[in-house]
Amino acid sequence: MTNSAFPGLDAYLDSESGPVERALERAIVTLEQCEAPIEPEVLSAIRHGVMSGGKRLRPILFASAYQACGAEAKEASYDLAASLEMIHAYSLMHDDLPCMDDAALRRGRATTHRVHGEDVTIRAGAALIPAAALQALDASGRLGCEQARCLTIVRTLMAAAGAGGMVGGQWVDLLGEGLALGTEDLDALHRMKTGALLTASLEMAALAADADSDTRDALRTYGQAIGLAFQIADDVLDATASAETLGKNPSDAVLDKSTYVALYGLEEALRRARYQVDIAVSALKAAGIESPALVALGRHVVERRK
Ligand code: GRG
Repeated sequence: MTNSAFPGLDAYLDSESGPVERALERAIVTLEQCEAPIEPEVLSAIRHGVMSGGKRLRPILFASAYQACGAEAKEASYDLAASLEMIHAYSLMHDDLPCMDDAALRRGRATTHRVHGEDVTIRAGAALIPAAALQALDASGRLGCEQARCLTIVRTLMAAAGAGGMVGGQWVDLLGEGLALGTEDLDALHRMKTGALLTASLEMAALAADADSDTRDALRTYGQAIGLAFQIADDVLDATASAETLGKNPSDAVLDKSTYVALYGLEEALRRARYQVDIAVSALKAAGIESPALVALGRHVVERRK
């Protein structure tokens, strides 16, 4: 498996974010043209929550893994990638609600509920979940996946988003506020809350590209390791970066959350994050996956500034 000349991470992110943004725009137009019309204010809230910048890490990981498996990027592959971002966007919209993290700022602007209201934001976020499942099913079919594989792809996305993944992790996170969680509990929480969807990005790509089981296993290992690295880096950024840089208000201390920084201190937390990236990169290498993009994205997960 090879990857053609890598242009460097910044140029690569620029080149991949265009097709991702266009796929998200198509997804929103699909919702706007839905047979049973969605209320205009709900559509505006969906647009606010989805088309609001963001690093687009999950769909870009998907696109990179898909191409690392030897498949050719096309409109439908970005539509499948976008289904991950739709789940991610809904989770941020709901995470910011007063009953959860009660945040005013996200991606450098007012959170969706501060602009559109809580009731509308709840409906907008909820509408994105089945929309993402339908989008994943449709895009997998357009990529030529047979029915069983289409269903496995959708199952992978929904399982990662669900009670055994992101929703479950969020629940444990909310219950854990004010408690001092140890390493094992914190790892378990974040493998669900953050890691599950990041890992699904890689697994869905392997499935869509019909990769062999060694490649799939390696991409899953890569996803799990960078998922943990991502969260450690997130804790470091929350403790060290400004709201202006992050586009959101640092909140771990305010919400009395357990963090890797509290457990290990900044330096050791970063060392552990980098170690996870090494695990991720080694898994690629051992499986013969030659992808400068995935290697660079893995390192970026820890070295990013926001
Ligand atoms: C009902 C319990 C319950 C849950 C509903 C709200 C929710 C589902 C889940 C929240 C999951 C969550 C907030 C995970 C955080 C993941 C995370 C670190 C987000 C930040 O991701 P980035 O940095 O953000 O990729 P951008 O803005 O770049 O996309």
